Formats: sequence, C-alpha cells, structure tokens
Amino acid sequence: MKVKVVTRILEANERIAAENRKLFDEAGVYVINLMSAPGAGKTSLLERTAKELNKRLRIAVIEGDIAGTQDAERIGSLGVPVIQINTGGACHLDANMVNEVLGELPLKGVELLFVENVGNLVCPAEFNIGEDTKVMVLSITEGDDKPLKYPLMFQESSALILNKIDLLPYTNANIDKIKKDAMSLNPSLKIFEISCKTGEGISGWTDWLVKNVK
Ligand SMILES: Nc1nc2c(ncn2[C@@H]2O[C@H](COP(=O)(O)OP(=O)(O)O)[C@@H](O)[C@H]2O)c(=O)[nH]1
Ligand SMILES: [Mg+2]
Ligand SMILES: [Zn+2]
Repeated sequence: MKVKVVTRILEANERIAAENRKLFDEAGVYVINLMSAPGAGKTSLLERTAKELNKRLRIAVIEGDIAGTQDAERIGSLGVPVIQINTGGACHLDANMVNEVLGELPLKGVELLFVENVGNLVCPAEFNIGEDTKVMVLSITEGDDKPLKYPLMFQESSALILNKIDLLPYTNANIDKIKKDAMSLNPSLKIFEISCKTGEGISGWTDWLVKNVK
C-alpha cells in the first residue's frame, strides 16, 4: 500500500516536472538543481559563481529553504534576480513548488537558472523539478564516508563540487577516497575541488558552466 502511494506521488511529480521542462525550453534557459547537506556551501558557491561569471552568463536563482529569506537576500544583494521558496517544513523541493513561483521570475534573457534545493543529502535527489542537470556540493568537513552512505545524490548528479578544500589541513578527510568512491558510484561524474572562501578552483567550475550552457 505504502509503495503504491509513493509511486503515485513520484508520477504526479514527473508530470509537473515535464511542464516545467517545457517552460524552461521555451525560455531557452539551462537549469541546474543544486543540492547538498545543510551548510556544505551552496549559497557561497552561487555567490562566488555570480562574481566569477561576471556577466559571461546571465543567471537567476530560485532559493529553496524550509524557512527564512537569508539566502535570497545574499543573492539579491549581488544584483542577481532571485525568488525564495519556503517549503514550510518539507525537506526537499518538488516540481510543483518550483512551478508555483515561475510566474514571478521573468525568465526572458536568463541563460542559466540555479535552483538551490533544501539542505538535505537524501530526498532532494529523488524529485525532478524539470532541471537540465543536477549538481551536488559536498564539503570535505562532512567526512569521506559520505558517498558510500548516501549514494543516490552522487549517482544522480553530473558534477560534484568538493568544497572547503582550504580546510583540508584541519580535517582527517581523505579527499582521494571521496573521489574514488564517488566515481565508483558514477563513473561520468565531473569533480571540482573548490574553496568558496579563497576562490581556489572556481574558474574550472565556471568554465564548465559556460561550456554546458552556451
Ligand atoms: N572555510 C570555508 N568555509 C566555507 C566555504 N564555503 C562556505 N563556507 C562557510 O560554510 C557556511 C555555510 O555556507 P552556505 O553557503 O550558507 O551553505 P549552504 O547551507 O549549503 O547554502 C558559511 O559559514 C560559509 O561561510 C569554504 O570553501 N571554506
Ligand atoms: Mg544556502
Ligand atoms: Zn524530503
């Protein structure tokens, strides 16, 4: 019985995701569903990315949080168009939540739309929102056991940002193990080692974005 209900929820989600997909295609916008555990550095990555791209790509952002508008304020202060979704408790974004705010975010002229998902290493990866691709952030302070313990997000993502590499000297995380385990789950995963604090590695990521979007 439970399995049936879950299947129906996912089917309904896929239908609305396809509607979103159509709207994104019509607007000519490339959409990235950005996922991670809370605090891995999604918003920091978007701030760095906006500055580094420096108008090479016109971007917009949808922020997903359980509550609050802090992330939208951080992004909005950079002059990037942004809309905040508050899920009111739900631990992931679904296609319908994104669909409901699309009318408020003019997509005309936008080349790349980031959707920052709710901080959670599990179910955001289960719900398509109509994106072109999923990208995940894992900060090295979360520990090198995470790929094998939370495989789905690594499998669903096309790129993995290994963030906070400035903190490597202060952790016992084995970055080679993270990369090896992540690649064993998803051999086509593109991995970027980045520090949003120092800016190290950011240009490789933004070059990848430009190549994928243009
Ligand atoms: N040392 C260090 N701290 C970082 C880095 N990236 C983000 N942070 C910090 O980590 C915390 C969470 O970052 P945030 O971008 O809000 O994460 P989010 O919850 O995934 O959006 C903040 O205090 C950031 O300043 C990094 O590369 N190095
Ligand atoms: Mg955030
Ligand atoms: Zn959830």
